[in-house]
Order: sequence, then structure tokens, then C-alpha cells
Amino acid sequence: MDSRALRPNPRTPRAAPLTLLLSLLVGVAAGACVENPAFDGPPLDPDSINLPPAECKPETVEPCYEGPEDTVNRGACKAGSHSCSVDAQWSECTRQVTPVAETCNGLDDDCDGIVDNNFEREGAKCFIGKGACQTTGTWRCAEDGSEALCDAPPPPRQPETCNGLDDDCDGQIDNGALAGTGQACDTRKPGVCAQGTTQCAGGQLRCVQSRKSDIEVCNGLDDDCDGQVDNQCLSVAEAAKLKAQRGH
Ligand SMILES: [Ca+2]
Ligand SMILES: [Ca+2]
Ligand SMILES: [Ca+2]
Ligand SMILES: [Ca+2]
Repeated sequence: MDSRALRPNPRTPRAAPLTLLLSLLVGVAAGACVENPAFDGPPLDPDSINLPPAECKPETVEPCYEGPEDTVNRGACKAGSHSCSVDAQWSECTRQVTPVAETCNGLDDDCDGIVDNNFEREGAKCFIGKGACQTTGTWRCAEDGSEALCDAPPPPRQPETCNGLDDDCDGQIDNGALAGTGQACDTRKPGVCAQGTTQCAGGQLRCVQSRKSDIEVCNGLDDDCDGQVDNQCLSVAEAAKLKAQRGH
């Protein structure tokens, strides 16, 4: 414990009764009448005892501001005014604007010197989509000020076709069911290798071979795609045996 706390403070009121008692004793001993100095002067008005100290000169009006000092008269922030009452107390500060959270509204609400910081700048150019699907607009503040929105129109959507472009603007080129694909076609190769189906590849419809060349089997087809039907052909069983020997 702090030893100073144990020492009596000479200025504490406890010292007063002792002084008073001594002076009374001296006065009684001297046969004199001692007046208590506390009863000097006119009687006190009980209402005036607890009045706060005067803050101002009554009836004066002055500017006032309760926000951080460096924000007054910056951005949307401005000082208000207060007036001095007859009992020398300042009234509430009225009409002041102190910092609030920044919203998208074209004003510097938080009074840091930057309008709409943390939002895209209203009126600046903005884009939606990529490539042929891109459209242009400008950033606009949402009505509730919570965000900036790009007012670019939606991209012009077309049915997807095989052309190397993202026609329907879903972010993928030549995807989905494309017109003209999945149809039987001729690869212009001999034998069974002529069979193909149309597919979209590299932005173009192509006839992609459906059957690979195989061992020539005696079946009335040109299985090995050499342009001759059943030349040196094998029976189905022989062909199967040969395939097994080859390991496939
Ligand atoms: Ca700001
Ligand atoms: Ca703002
Ligand atoms: Ca396309
Ligand atoms: Ca054949």
C-alpha cells in the first residue's frame, strides 16, 4: 500500500474541528464571544448552491461542432450553432452535420475528403460481359445508396450456333445442342470409314469418322477401308481369335 495514503492530509476538513475547538477553548478562557466564520454574510439561497459554473455570456450565439475536429466544414460535415441561456449555459448544438458512414450518393458523408469512397465513381464508364457479348454503361448509385450499379444493357443474346462465338452469351463458345450437329454424314473415306456424324470443332461443322478400320471380315463390307470388299477376309470366329492374339 502507498504509505502516503496513511498520512493525514493537512488540508482535509478533519483538521477544521480541531482548530475550531482550540479557538473556542481560547475564546472561552479569555471570556470572549467567538463568532463562527461560517455564519458570516447574508443567508444563502438554497436554489443557488448547486448551480453549475457559468459557461457563456447569456444571449450570445456561437458556432458549435461535436464531430472530430478535422472534419468540420469538410465534405457534408458542417458546424451548427448554440446559444447561451440566461443562466449562462450553452444550449444543445443544433443544425450541425457530423460524419456518418459513406454511402453511394455523390456526397462525402464520412467527411474524409473523398466523395463516395469504397464505391465505383458515379458516371464512370462500366462494362458487362466479354468479347461480342460486352455492353457499355455508366456506374450509378443505387437508390438506397448501398452500392453502385452498372447500367449497361444486357448483351444481345442469339441462339448458339457453330461459329466460334459465344452467341448466347453464357460465357462458353459453341456449347449445348448446336443446329446441324449429330447427323449422319460421309467422311469420303472408303469402306466403313465413310460413316461419320456431324460435330462442331474449331467453330466449323465437320464430318467426324464414326467407325475405325478393322480386320477384314467376310461380311460384304470393306472393314479395313482399303477400297475392296471382303478381300482376304476372315470368318467372324477367325477374326476374333486374331484379335485375341493381338491382345485387343
Ligand atoms: Ca468519403
Ligand atoms: Ca457518399
Ligand atoms: Ca457459337
Ligand atoms: Ca468385309
